Amino acid sequence: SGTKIKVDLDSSTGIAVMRLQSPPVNSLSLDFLTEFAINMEKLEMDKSCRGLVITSALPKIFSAGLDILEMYGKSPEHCGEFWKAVQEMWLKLYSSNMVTIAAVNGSSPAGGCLMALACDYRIMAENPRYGIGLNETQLGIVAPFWFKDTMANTVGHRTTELALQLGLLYSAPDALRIGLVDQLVPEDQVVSTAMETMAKWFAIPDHARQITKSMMRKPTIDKMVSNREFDINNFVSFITRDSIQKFFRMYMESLRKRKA
Ligand code: CO8
Repeated sequence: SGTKIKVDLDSSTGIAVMRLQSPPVNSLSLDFLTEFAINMEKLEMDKSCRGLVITSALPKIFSAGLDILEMYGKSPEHCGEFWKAVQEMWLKLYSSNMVTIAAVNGSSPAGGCLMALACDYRIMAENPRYGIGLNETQLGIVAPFWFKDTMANTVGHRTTELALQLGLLYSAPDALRIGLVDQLVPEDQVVSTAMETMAKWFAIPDHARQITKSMMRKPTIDKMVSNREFDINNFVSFITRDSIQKFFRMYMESLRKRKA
């Protein structure tokens, strides 16, 4: 198994804790996403696992979203393969039979936010410096329809319309206010609160909860699955444009300069 994600399953409690540990920022690279899919498949098949907590092993960052280096200077074939892996991450998480709780202990822009949104419940560290949101438009790119649907299913149409057009990155308190996260707790209590919350979800018979979850999410999942090829082609043709590639180069440079 890989090294970007560490999974600890406690068979006595039925809870697996998945720790994202891909420095510096837990960006969703192809390797990361492949490891994620393998881990999800294993846990999903393991009858002793009923719940999954996802958190970051890195300080201050849950996940920086998609790895920009997978979309910059890469062949259309590579971009297509990468996007398929992004789709797969969302599909596995959004349709999981497990109770999934995101323990968001740091910033979580764009694809990082999508990962949290695909869970059943989100607990975030109360630090106002941590940002979460689908801020794609700020990068001159467009969150695909299933990102948008997942957000709208969580916070409603109007809030999503504002958030997506303006590319808003919400501070933890603002994220709670709009319902993008469900609960804020002190940073050192994010994972322990997730474990306590799990007990409440485990009190519900699995089959009833799973059927209900599927009823709520199936239309969104079906829509993505039936448009999967279109979505890949759309991504590849957009991301390989000269103007977008040029923007990514400048963006990576600006991230670097900010630090210097
Ligand atoms: N991909 C690759 N590398 C990254 C990324 C990323 N997403 N984010 C940061 N890095 C790199 C930085 O370049 C830097 O590298 P280096 O050390 O070589 O200079 C290193 O990680 C550390 O970054 P910072 O110094 O910026 O670390 P900070 O702790 O100061 O800040 C943040 C962390 C807040 C995560 C900050 O790095 C940031 O804002 N990163 C950008 C995040 C971002 O914009 N992600 C969006 C990616 S797009 C996406 O997820 C959805 C796209 C949907 C596509 C639809 C198209 C059709």
